Amino acid sequence: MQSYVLVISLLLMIVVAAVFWWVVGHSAANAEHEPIRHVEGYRNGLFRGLVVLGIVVAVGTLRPWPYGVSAADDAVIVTATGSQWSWEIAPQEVPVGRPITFKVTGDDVNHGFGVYDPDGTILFQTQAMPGYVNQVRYTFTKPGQYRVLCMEYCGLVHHDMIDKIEVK
Ligand SMILES: [Cu+2]
Repeated sequence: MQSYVLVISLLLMIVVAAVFWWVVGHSAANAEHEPIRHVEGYRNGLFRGLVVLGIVVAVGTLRPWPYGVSAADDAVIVTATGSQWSWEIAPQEVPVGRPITFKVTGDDVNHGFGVYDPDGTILFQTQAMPGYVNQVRYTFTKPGQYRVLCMEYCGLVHHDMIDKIEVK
């Protein structure tokens, strides 16, 4: 689906660029308004510089996107179900360097599925909701023991809703 959207977007961009090209080619010669004639060179240089900067920034920042989509086929599936007050996660051991698709749901009330690295920094989170399956895709880059904490107050023993994922 995403590749169709990409192809359609590219075709439409080519059409828009062709229209602009045609309009520029068929417009009358530039006749600058007298009061701004002295800044014409500066303005043209600024415009060209901004175009180059925009291309460099777009190429530099957008190339890795959309990440994970092409790797979806060999993703490991992990199911996680939150209930008062524990997690049921299967499998709890996952490989390092392979995309993992977490399918997260809740059994009773809303919970928050938050995954923390061994240093205690949160990596990602999603809601664990009864009747819904939320998906998160993540690739662990380092082995270790990662902690799963509930991120939404779900009752008396919410603070103890802790589990782990082994990345090997
Ligand atoms: Cu909770």
